[in-house]
This record gives sequence, C-alpha cells and structure tokens, in this order.
Amino acid sequence: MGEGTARTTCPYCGVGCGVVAQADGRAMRVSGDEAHPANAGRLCSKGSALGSTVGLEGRLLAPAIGARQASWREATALVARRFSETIDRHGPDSVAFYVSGQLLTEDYYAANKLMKGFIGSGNIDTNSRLCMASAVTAHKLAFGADLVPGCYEDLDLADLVVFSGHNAAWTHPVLFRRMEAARARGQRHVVLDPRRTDTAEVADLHLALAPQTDVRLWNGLLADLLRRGAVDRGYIAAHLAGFAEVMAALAAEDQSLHAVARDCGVAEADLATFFRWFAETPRTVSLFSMGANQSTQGVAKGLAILNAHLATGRIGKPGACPFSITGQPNAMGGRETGGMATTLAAHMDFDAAARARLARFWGAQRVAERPGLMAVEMFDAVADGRIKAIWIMATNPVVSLPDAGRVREALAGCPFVVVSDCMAATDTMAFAHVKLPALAWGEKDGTVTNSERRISRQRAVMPPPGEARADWRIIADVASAMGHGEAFGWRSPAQVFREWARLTAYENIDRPLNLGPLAALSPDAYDALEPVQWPVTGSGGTARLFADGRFATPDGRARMQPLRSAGPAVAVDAAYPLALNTGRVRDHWHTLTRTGLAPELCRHTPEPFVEVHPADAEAVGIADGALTRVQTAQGEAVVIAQLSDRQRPGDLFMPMHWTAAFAPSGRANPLVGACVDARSGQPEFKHTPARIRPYRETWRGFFLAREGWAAPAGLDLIWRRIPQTGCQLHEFAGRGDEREREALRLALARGATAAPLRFEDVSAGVLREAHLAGERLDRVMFTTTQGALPPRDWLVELFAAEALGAQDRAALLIGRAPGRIVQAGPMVCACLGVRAQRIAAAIAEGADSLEAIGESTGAGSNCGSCRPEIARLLKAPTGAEVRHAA
Ligand SMILES: Nc1nc2c(c(=O)[nH]1)N[C@H]1C(S)=C(S)[C@@H](COP(=O)(O)OP(=O)(O)OC[C@H]3O[C@@H](n4cnc5c(=O)[nH]c(N)nc54)[C@H](O)[C@@H]3O)O[C@H]1N2
Ligand SMILES: Nc1nc2c(c(=O)[nH]1)N[C@H]1C(S)=C(S)[C@@H](COP(=O)(O)OP(=O)(O)OC[C@H]3O[C@@H](n4cnc5c(=O)[nH]c(N)nc54)[C@H](O)[C@@H]3O)O[C@H]1N2
Ligand code: SF4
Ligand SMILES: [Mo]
Repeated sequence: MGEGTARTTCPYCGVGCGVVAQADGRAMRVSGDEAHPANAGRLCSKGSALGSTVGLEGRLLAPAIGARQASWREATALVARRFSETIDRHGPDSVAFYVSGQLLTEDYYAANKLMKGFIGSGNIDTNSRLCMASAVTAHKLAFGADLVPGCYEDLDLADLVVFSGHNAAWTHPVLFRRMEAARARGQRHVVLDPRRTDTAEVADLHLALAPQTDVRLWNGLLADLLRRGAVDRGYIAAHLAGFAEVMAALAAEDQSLHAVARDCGVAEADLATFFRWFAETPRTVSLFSMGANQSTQGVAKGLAILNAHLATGRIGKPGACPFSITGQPNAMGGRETGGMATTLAAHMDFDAAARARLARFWGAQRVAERPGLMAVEMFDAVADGRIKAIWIMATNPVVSLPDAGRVREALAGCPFVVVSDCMAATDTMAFAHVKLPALAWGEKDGTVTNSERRISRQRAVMPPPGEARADWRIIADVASAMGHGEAFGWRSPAQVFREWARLTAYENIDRPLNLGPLAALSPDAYDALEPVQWPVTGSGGTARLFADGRFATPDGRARMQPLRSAGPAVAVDAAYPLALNTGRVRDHWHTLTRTGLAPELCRHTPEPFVEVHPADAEAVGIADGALTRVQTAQGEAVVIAQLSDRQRPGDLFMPMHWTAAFAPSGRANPLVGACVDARSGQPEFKHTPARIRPYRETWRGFFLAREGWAAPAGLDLIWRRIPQTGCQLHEFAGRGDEREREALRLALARGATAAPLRFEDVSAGVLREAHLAGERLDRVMFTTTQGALPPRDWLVELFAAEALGAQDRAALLIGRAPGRIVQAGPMVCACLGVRAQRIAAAIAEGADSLEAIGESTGAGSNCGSCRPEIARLLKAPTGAEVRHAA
C-alpha cells in the first residue's frame, strides 16, 4: 500500500474490526478491511465516521505544567522527581497509575512494568475494573485463569444466542450483523435485559427481567436442566468439580418455574420457552456484557452463566460457549499484561514463585508483593490522602467513575496529578498539574487484543502532530528519569512487543497465555503481523480453548460454583422509589472526546435524557420531552424525559456519555452510587435508587454560533452543546425571569461588532436576535417563555450560506423558515446520513420492508445498527409522529 495508507484496527469497541485507512495530511478516508477476520469489510457508524475525528481540533499538542507550556525534558523530569520524592517519603503505595483499555498492549506493558516491577507497588488499575473485572474473576474461579473460551466463529455456528445484559445491536454492531445473518439461517436470539433495547426488539424472545435478578434466573435454568435430565453427566464426572455443592445451593431455594418467574418479574410461559430452547440446543452461545458485570453480583452473574454451560458440556465446542464480550479495543491486552491491580503480568499471581520469576526476567529488585488498590478504592485513597501522586492515562475518571462528584473532589485535593491524553480539555484534564500529550489513533503503532483473543496491529498513517508522543515512550522516559533506564531502553513498539511476548513464554509450563513464537518477530514481521489468536504455537493461533475438557486448574477440572441470588446493594425505598440504570447509546463513545467531534454521530441522540415508563412520569407530572430532575442520594441531573414503554415501570435509564464540556447538568455519574462487587471490585453502574421531579423551567431557548460556548458563569442554567456541521447548537433553559434571559443575551452577544437583527415581544417572552459577520450569519439566539421554538435544522443550514438574503433575514425575525419546513427529523442511519423524515416518505411511497427502504434511501445498508429502528418505523401507524431521542 502507498504512503499514508495502512491496514489498522478500529479504536472503539472490542469487536476489533480491521480498517483500511488512507490519510492525506490531516484528512482521512476509512473503509472496512475485507481481509480482517473480525469484520470481513464491515464497519459500524462509529468506525465509518473515524475520518471526522482525526483533525487537530481540541488536541493537546505540547506538555504543560499548570497553565504553562513546557518541554518534554522539563515535564518528564518533574513527573519523575515528584513520584520519586513521594515514594521516598511515603513508600511505594503512596503513588498510583490509573490506566485504560484504550492503551495499546505495548503501553500497558510499560506502565505495569514500571509500577509493579520497579516502583514496587500493585497500585496500577485500569478502567477495565469498571467493565470486565467481574468476568475476569468469574473466569479465574471457574477455569483457573482469565480465559475466554470461544471465538466469533461460534457466533456464526450457534443455533441459539443468549444476550445477557448486552445491547449488541448498538454496542457491538458488526458482530450483531454477523448474528443477524445467522438468524436468517435459523439461529434464535434470546435477550435478558430489563429494557426493551433494539437488540431485544428484534429478538425471538425478550425476557424483561427485574433488575439484578439474573442469578435467580440462571440458577432456575440449571435447576430446570437437572429436572429434564438435560445436563451432561459424563462431562460433569470427567471434567468438573463442585457439582454437588451447586446442587445443594440450588435446593436451598424454590426453583419451580412459577417461583423463578415471579421473582424475576417475567411471564412464566416466556421463561418456560427460554428454558426449553436452552435445553434443546446443544449449540448455544451465551454472551454476557455490562448488564451482568456491572453489578454487586457481577461475579455471581458470570458464574451462573458459566455453571449452565459447564453442566451441559457446552464449552470448547464449535457453536457452544459462554462468551464474555469485551467493551474497549484493548480491554483484553490490559488483562494480559497486568493492567489490573489484582494480577501480575502474563496472568501470573502474587505468589512467591511468580514474583521471583518476574524479578529474574525484568532484572527488578522490588516486584510488588501484593495486589494494589482497585479503581474505586484507588480514588478513595486519593480522597483520604493515602495516595499522594497519581498518573491517569487514556481514561476520563471524572466522568466515568461512580459517584463522580467525589472523584472530582478527590483529584482537586490530590497533591500531584499527571494526565496523559490526546485532548486538551477533558473533564479530568482540568485537575492535572502536568498534562502530557499522547499520540492518537491513526498516529500510534502497536497491538490490541479483541474479544476473541485476537491480536491485531494498530498502525500509524499520520505523522505525530506537535509534540505528541506514544504512551509507552512517555512511560519509558519517566522510568529512565527515575533511574530505571536499563530496563526501559526500548526504541520502538516492536521491541516492547517482543519483550512482552518473551515474558509470556518465560519459564512457562502451565500458563495458557503464551505468545512464544511472536518473541522472535523481526521489525518487518512485526509491521506485517496478521491478526492471530492466542495461545500462539508453532503452528499459529488457537480459535477455541478447553476443547479437550482440560481447564487451567491444578487438576484440570473446571470448578462449578454454588451461588445464592441476592438483590442490589441498595434497594429502592419510599424516598428513592425508582431504579436508575445507565449505559450506552448507539453512536456515541464514552465521554464524547472523539464521537463528539463528528456531527454525524451527534444526531441520533443529540442530548442527554432519562428514559422512563409513562406511568412513572405521569405520577409526578412529567410529560414527554420535559426537562426532568433525576435525583439520587449522591447527586442530581437535569435531562429531557423520554416516555417509553420500552422501560419497565419502576426503572429509569440514563446514558453515561455526557460531560461538563457538553452538558454539565446531564452527567450520569454524579448520581451513581459507588457500591462494588466484593470479589471483583466492579461498581454497580446499573442500579442506583432514584426519583424524578419536573424541572419546571420558566423559559427555554437556544443559541447557535460558529464557535462552541460555555454557559456564562454565575447563571444557574441548564445547557447542552450539540455539535452541528459548521456551527454549534446550545440549548438553554432557566427558572429565572427576564433579567436572567437578558444576562444570557448580553453574555452571548459579547464581542459582536455590528448591531444585531432583533425582535422582541416582552409579554410572550419571545426574543430573537441574529448577529452577522459581514454578510454571513455568525450567531443566533431564540428564547420563549411558552411558545414553540423553530426547527434548528433550518437555522443550521443558514450558517452554510455565504450571504444571508433579505428573505432569510426577514424569516429570522419572524422565527419561521420561509416557504418550506426544514425539519428532517432525527438521524436514523448515521452511516449514510438518512433521517427519519426521508424514511417516512419512502414508506409513504410504498417501501414496505427493510430491504426496500435500503434500496430507496440507503438507510440500514451499511452497518445495520439502525435496522431495528427502521423496523419500528415500518410498524408505526401511518402518519404517526416519528420520535425518539430528544
Ligand atoms: N455505541 C457504543 N458502543 C460501545 C461503547 C460505547 O460507548 N458506545 N462502549 C464499549 C464498551 S467499553 C463496553 S463495556 C460495551 C458495553 O456494551 P453493553 O454491555 O451492551 O452496553 P450497556 O448499555 O452498558 O449495557 C447493556 C445492557 O445491560 C442492561 N442491564 C441493566 N441492568 C441489568 C440487569 O440487572 N440484568 C441484565 N441482564 N441486564 C441489565 C441495560 O439495560 C443495557 O441495555 O460497549 C462497547 N461498545
Ligand atoms: N454510569 C456508567 N458509567 C460507566 C459505565 C456505564 O455503563 N455506566 N461504563 C464503564 C465502562 S464499561 C467503561 S469502559 C468506562 C469508560 O470510560 P473512560 O475510559 O473514562 O472513557 P473514554 O471517553 O473512552 O476515555 C478515554 C480517554 O482517553 C483519551 N485517549 C484516547 N486515546 C488515547 C491514547 O492513545 N492515549 C492516551 N493517553 N489517551 C487517549 C480520550 O481522549 C479520553 O479522554 O466507563 C465506565 N463508566
Ligand atoms: S463494531 Fe464498530 S466500533 Fe466496534 S470495532 Fe467494529 S467498526 Fe469499530
Ligand atoms: Mo467498557
């Protein structure tokens, strides 16, 4: 391939799709890599929009100390000195690294080696603690090591796929398309999720179980399998331990279909159908994701799924396995290299033999003696002063940790905070004493491991911008400045990778995680490395583990684990009667630092919301679309209410994505309680008792401008920024009188040169004001106290015009689009930019199937993650209003 072109890997989800990227300066075109086994050429909306996120807008391009730009030499020396001094004075456990599944394996390896090998503390943990920790613990307990048995091919081969707390249609769209194709050949889908997600909507069976009742349900399934004689007695006798204990635990509860259905809040007939399908289908894959892991019973939920598969011998066979699907592109790499505080590198534990082995391999004197603090504990230790220096890399904990208000306070009080990030102004960066600019996707080079243990290369197609550097190198430079230069002298990611691969094979007699043959890769061979699944042997990769029924325990038997079902950590009560669940939307990634740069990804769900059952909303006087306070014992948010029977009565759902930079009042995590699973340390993101109240604004309005704005200080307003093509939309609401609106107006008009076009009707609280720069529209503000506001799409279009005509100027003052109504409706297909109105028109013209709509509009023909939504539009009565996210 030519200059600026490379086969690389998507930096978003754990599917790990291959991408062909072609760069020309800072512009980039991407397409799916047809040769990559994870996606065979497909990309989802986020992957397809990668080109819109690689500009330099908002990037951190030079190191900074406080507000002052600094040289790398100075910044590196300061970080090394402050860490060394803190360690000398207070011991190695007074410092910590908080890292991320968005680092490359080489970065992760370097960070872990420095902390656990040379600083001598276990205090390095990763955001995978918030994501995968429960599955990791379940794997270790049942299999003897953190091993994912299956592979993507199993998803093609299965006859039944169970999705446990997994909204695959939105979160792993390319894999979901693969399974949809299998479904067209007869595969069945069962979804276990309290919400009717898009995944559930198109499934063969949806069990909208009551929150946190999964263990009860899976235990009930196992009991049912036993009653039917559908367990595999031969497999149990030959390959498992703990079966008798599991039987005893099951017997302690009423496992009748009736009792289980009642406790899980599902219809008995539906539960019976699921049990029967599971019993009758040897080729079953059970996917589990955040609805399982993010719970104070996260480990038990995982084990309950593993128990059902072990007892039926459905593991290590084509089309049959329990499958913990990973979220981030390199969640697996972090688990492998020791990014979690609870393991050493290469799946070794803190026993004396493993520590001695690592000391020999690294030439290290002080390998950590015990596990370090897990994410939530780590920030508690920052808050109470036990940790005095922290280095945060590639994660945004002020947004993503539970009880985020406390995290903010903890960092504000921490004596020394270092943040490595690509972006200059994240919510976390605001607390950094030292800011270190990292290379971003498209610029960095290394490897990631996807959900099926497949190692793929990320390759650079753009030169490093400004002073940005690779994370592994930043870490190595600090290590050298701390006096460990010999152990951190790498010159390239290939060298780091070879050392890592060598470690996996070092004195390895029984560790399945082994990349031995890759330790000898030449630099060219590393560059050309094709995707390969570990364990890697002389004959290549390994698709499935445990095919021979041997597990990674000392006696080779898997351990079934007795489980008792429990409730959430904190139950709902009279004060907080609703259960707040949180998670993801289709087109956004986490804390918006990347997808927030692509206007096409901001249209499907433009602003933060709370989804609530109509009965719960009506009970407190909240109408669809109204601004709503969501309150918990931890904090409050104000977001738009979406009334929907996709939610169970009693349950709320809020997306996790919004930040202070986009919607200060729309952040979910200041609300979320910080209870964790005792065994895995994973927080219960999916259940916090909450209540809702109307916000009752006295006015609302919006502001459009070429540049992004922060709300003026001193005004108590609800505002959200929604990126558009060519301008930024800010939606406002307040509870004050005309003085509040006037203060906002003055703030927004600041710096404008010419007199604005202006219309005001004080009695109706209507204000329209437009500023021009020359002939072009520069800013527009509309407010109202009661009436409707005009469509934003029309005004956004005006920003593209070179000059505003007389008709447009008049229309601005009247507040109505001239002649035609431009309101294309919400974005349905982000890949091809097809909005709801166009699909409605196609349906009106006779398109009556997904295929027909795809042919006439293109919608749904690329990644397909919008297909459930198009199906919903097809089912809607004609003329019904098309509505979803705000
Ligand atoms: N579009 C998009 N895709 C992503 C990401 C993203 O930010 N955006 N992030 C990636 C990452 S890091 C991750 S971890 C994955 C996560 O992928 P998913 O796990 O699919 O995503 P979530 O929306 O967090 O949660 C999944 C579902 O769990 C359900 N749930 C809540 N409580 C319970 C319960 O008690 N039992 C059961 N069975 N289900 C419950 C929720 O209603 C929700 O629909 O997505 C990855 N892919
Ligand atoms: N309420 C609620 N909260 C949740 C969850 C939930 O379901 N509900 N899910 C949790 C889960 S599963 C996850 S994975 C987390 C994710 O939460 P975070 O990890 O906090 O989210 P991101 O926005 O992905 O943060 C990544 C940061 O790294 C930066 N970055 C990107 N690439 C690089 C790089 O190469 N080097 C460096 N140094 N920086 C880089 C980005 O600019 C961004 O600031 O959120 C968790 N929080
Ligand atoms: S499914 Fe989408 S986000 Fe995930 S790796 Fe593939 S293209 Fe990227
Ligand atoms: Mo995640």
